[in-house]
Amino acid sequence: MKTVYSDLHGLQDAEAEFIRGKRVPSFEGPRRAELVLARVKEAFGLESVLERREFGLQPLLEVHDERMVSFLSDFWPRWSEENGAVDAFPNAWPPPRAHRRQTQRIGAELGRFCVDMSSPLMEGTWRAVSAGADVALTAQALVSAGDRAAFALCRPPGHHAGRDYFGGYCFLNNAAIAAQSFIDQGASRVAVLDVDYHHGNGTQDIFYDRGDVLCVSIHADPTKEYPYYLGYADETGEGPGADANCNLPLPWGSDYATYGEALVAGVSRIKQFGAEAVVISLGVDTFESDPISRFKLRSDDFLYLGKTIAKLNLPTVFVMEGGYAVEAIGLNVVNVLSGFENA
Ligand code: SP5
Ligand code: ZN
Repeated sequence: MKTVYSDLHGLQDAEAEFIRGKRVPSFEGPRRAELVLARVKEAFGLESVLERREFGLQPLLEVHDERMVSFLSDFWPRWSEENGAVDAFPNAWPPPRAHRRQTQRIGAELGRFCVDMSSPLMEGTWRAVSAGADVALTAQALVSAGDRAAFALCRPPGHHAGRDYFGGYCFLNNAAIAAQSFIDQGASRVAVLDVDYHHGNGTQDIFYDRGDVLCVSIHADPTKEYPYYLGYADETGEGPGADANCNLPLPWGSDYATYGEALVAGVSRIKQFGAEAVVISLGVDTFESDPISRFKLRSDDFLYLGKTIAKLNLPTVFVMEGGYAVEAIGLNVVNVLSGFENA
């Protein structure tokens, strides 16, 4: 399987995030992707890694609000002129029932689009995240040209970014952009299977009222875990998207015995739906030693995860999402991909 990678991800390099009132070193950083890349090269060979192609803005605008995309691309000059070269966190948000009006202050604009305190904008954010979207699109193009599967080594991750908001370390929804691209190329049904520890709220948001993209997410119980406000089993889609959203929340402490059952259920949902292609939101923060998560998957379990995904027998784009146990992130990702390939 080929891997698509761009070193521009390194331009998103947050010093800190805020957790429970404390400013702590960011769990999401460039080393994550570097370590995955190193393992991928060991496992699949140097020649399996390709640079991204550039696809421009149009594919982003198919799933994201134009106002958010321009906000992200134009943000830094305005912010740094007012505040200097300091990583940008919001300090005000539109309350419920406010109208999210456009304001004249860059900080207030930030609060319109940014939903949490873990996803600072900096000078290189736009270049990093637009390169990340191109990485996903390049992998999708390989699969659409006939490769059975491809791995988009995206960083920062994407699945918490919604149509018009960003957060959870995510800015552009790389998996949604790849899924939409299958649709734009003529597929009538596509599935996104999100195996990151956290609910893929952004992906759900983007496709919630659409019947052509089934979203299935297996994740920690949102009553206890980020993103808290979305990811419940009763969220099944609306309008033309009724019954095209499937959340499989699991309790803290779940091991592969529990996880594997949800995975089999998710996979059979995708088969039933009749998807012609699948995009995997591949987070490995379900790992037992992940520093911010509470599932108990072991490194070998990721082999079975890959093997089960292969049973779908569909063109498959893997898109990198979370995973913060950096010493094991490369092994865990490569295990998913090898489990898939050797199935
Ligand atoms: C893509 C992705 O995995 N995003 C995750 C964003 C999670 N942000 C909230 C983190 C809350 C951590 N709470 C537990 C801290 C344990 N020290
Ligand atoms: Zn996650």
